[in-house]
Amino acid sequence: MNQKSLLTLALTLAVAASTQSQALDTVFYEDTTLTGQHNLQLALAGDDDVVKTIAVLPAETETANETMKAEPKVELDSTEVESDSATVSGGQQRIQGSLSGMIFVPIPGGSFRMGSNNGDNDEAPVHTVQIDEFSMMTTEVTQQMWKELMGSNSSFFKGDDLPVEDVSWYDAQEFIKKLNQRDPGKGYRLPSESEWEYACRAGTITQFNTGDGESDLGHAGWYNGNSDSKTHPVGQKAPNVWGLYDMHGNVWEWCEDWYHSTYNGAPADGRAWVSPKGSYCVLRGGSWGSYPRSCRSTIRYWYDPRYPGSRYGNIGFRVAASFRSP
Ligand SMILES: [Ca+2]
Repeated sequence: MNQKSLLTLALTLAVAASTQSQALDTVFYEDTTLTGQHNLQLALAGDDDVVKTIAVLPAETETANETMKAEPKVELDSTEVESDSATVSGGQQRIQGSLSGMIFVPIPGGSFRMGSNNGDNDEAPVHTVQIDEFSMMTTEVTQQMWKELMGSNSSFFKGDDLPVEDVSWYDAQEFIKKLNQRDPGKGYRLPSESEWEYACRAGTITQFNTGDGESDLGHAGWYNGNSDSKTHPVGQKAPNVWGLYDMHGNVWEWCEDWYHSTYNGAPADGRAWVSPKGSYCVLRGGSWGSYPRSCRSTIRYWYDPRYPGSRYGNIGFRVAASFRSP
């Protein structure tokens, strides 16, 4: 017996201030194991949860229609988004940095389990880390930003919207030093390795912040299966729920930490692991040239901080900041 059942969820968002409703999303499952009783729970801010049991009979289609109400979201005209911060659709604050296209989002504080028991030896032991709220760039630093601040561009692949690459860890620190001089008081810095993984995961425990499969990675980033062996303009793939793009792939990203070959003795409070010093600094997230496995949220890589990468244009960075949401 290989009978197939279909469970289709049609989610409709009804805006409270009007009678209009809008199809929000449709979740579609096709599986041979769906026959039987299913508990459906829908949650939406501003409304009570919907809890319902659906019985799916063999070879039959069952459709559940539920309507939930929520307060309308506020959208601002682009002309209003000129102040330091603004609330955009979805409620997420976006904070303008001092270079064109440089946008930060607040990363809420919390704790998470860092590392993986199914990855490389250096991803263990899995341990709990407490992270204070901080801010992170939504994208990798672009060549336009680099040129605007540094007046140069040594990237292998050329393009204003492409991530800057072939930058050493010390080059990244020089960029950040100049950024702090230009826009003092913001505490610009590289993310710590634990902050980076926490921000990448955004609460997920899957291999990628979009799921476990290669197709999930393909939604989130540029890797060797879809990149055509080059970098791509930042921000084209799906962001994670905190608004961060290209945490998987495109270019590897420098972190503040010196590389240590296991997590034994790692800070548990979100600080960078800077003592004892090592020979290499940490890179995260994989690149356009990486196999899917090397784009996982927990993958760790290391490189000599003095050298600007392999001259293949696969090492860049993004900036974190100490400022919090206003
Ligand atoms: Ca990246």
